[in-house]
Amino acid sequence: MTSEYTPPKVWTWDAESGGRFASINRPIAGPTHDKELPVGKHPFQLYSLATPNGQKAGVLFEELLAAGHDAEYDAWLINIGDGDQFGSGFVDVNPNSKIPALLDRSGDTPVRVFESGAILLHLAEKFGAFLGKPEERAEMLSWLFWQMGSAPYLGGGFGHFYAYAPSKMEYPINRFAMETKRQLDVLDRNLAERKFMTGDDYTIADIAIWCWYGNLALGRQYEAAEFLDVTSYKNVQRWAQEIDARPAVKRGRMVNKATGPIEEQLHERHDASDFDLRTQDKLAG
Ligand SMILES: N[C@@H](CCC(=O)N[C@@H](CS)C(=O)NCC(=O)O)C(=O)O
Repeated sequence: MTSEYTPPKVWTWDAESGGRFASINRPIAGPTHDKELPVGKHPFQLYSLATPNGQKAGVLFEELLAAGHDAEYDAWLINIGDGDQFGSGFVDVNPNSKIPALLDRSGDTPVRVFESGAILLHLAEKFGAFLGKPEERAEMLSWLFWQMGSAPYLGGGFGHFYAYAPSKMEYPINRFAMETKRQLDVLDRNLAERKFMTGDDYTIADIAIWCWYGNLALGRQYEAAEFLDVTSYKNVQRWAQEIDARPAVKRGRMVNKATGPIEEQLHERHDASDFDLRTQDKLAG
């Protein structure tokens, strides 16, 4: 493949673009097949996969439960590599065909929620939790929306070209490594002044940002820890490790995880005891 490309007058979908996930990329929306979604016994039905975007809801649910809220949920695995996100039932819950998606059946009428940031805000407002101090709400929302706008540069930009593209291309890797490091510096400077993103309170902004940049700082994303010199962001490191140690975060990371060490995988979650089984696996070695 050469790096030169002359775009045609009109783009057409002639061939797969190559790289990981090429087989599931399509330029059209909507379902590809009929498939109903399963529904469990709890008020909240989460349809997800433990990618950084997918982890956010699992972490918040586990934090809500740990804090004593009535936030019981069923978490169902959506395997995006197999195209589950294009099933008719999933598209009914998220017309954008991306995980995570939530069906809130706690009220009289089921409510669908898609976009991970909207799911976090919907649940946090419902339970009045992890929103931070009222006087810091605007700051909290600013960081939450910062994550939603910034992470595509990390995932769709840096991660795609560094780890998933069919070949290593200097221009996009440079461009997105530069932007990713700038974002890490933005976080590092903020966390030099504050314990959490908005102050002393741990909020949904921390959850959203940690799932992307915390995992990156802890060396769990794209095998890029050395390349991006993530340990040099000392304040991000301190914050990432502190959040990583929270028991609810440890559980939340496992929800709908279908890759990685077997003891960290929990394909579906329907009950708190589902995690104990994984712990037993771990103890058994
Ligand atoms: N802005 C969306 C992004 C969701 C997203 O990109 N999900 C990815 C996995 S991390 C996905 O479902 N990809 C499947 C596909 O593109 O077909 C959110 O935060 O919920």
